[in-house]
Amino acid sequence: MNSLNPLGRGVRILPVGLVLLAGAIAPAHAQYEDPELAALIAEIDALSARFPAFTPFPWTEEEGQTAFLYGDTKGIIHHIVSDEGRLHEQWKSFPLEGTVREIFAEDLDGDGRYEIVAHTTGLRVYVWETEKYELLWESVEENFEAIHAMVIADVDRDPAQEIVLCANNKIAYYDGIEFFREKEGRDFIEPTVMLIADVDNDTTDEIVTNDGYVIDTNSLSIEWATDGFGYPMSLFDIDDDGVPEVVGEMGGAVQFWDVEDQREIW
Ligand SMILES: [Ca+2]
Ligand SMILES: [Ca+2]
Ligand SMILES: [Ca+2]
Ligand SMILES: [Ca+2]
Repeated sequence: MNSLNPLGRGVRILPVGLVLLAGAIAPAHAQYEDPELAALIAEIDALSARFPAFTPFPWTEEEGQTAFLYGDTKGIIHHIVSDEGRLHEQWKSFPLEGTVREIFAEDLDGDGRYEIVAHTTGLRVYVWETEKYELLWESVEENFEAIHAMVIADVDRDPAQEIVLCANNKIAYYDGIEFFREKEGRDFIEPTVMLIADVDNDTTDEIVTNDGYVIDTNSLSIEWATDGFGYPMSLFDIDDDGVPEVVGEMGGAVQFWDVEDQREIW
């Protein structure tokens, strides 16, 4: 199934701070004591790992609820809430330009409310807030010829998260509040998946692209390159030294790279 869709969701690795933030603004963890709810949450996580147009929405009005987002074949995003085992639609979008290729629920501006971020086969990026579901951005001015991959992370000095895109074969990031293009790289790359982490232990995060590039988040220049990390691609600290290794599949085999030592290790 994954081979039909070049965008792997399982590769998204949240910075630790984000995970903590998500925990802090979610309702009390009493919900996990309910085995049915815990099973549903596990199912939602599994689906989101497999389907890029499906993601958990990690905030609900009430304890005992859980929620997710998905994009349908008509290009409509649905926000579904499970309340005591019953699913209801809390919101749906207007039909987008194209269908959703990847969807994210992230608190871009750090106000404790999640935003919905998606990009589509129609080469548009959309952002909604989720109090009144007002559309905050539709990237009509950008004229993308291709959007290869997207990831959300705080990659610069302002506290907001950025929308990191590989579009038109270049890495760029967009301000998470005003949505202007803050920075664009010069190098030609063609990933289907990106992830962001400090993979070389220099305290600055890198952007890792599955076509084999490790890119500095400050300068957006390539720090190291190899033939490719493969697909799917993820991170795993296989030697337990606190620095994640890049793990990817190439020709059916799983390979591990230590980016700090710039070599394949397993
Ligand atoms: Ca927010
Ligand atoms: Ca930032
Ligand atoms: Ca680093
Ligand atoms: Ca390691």
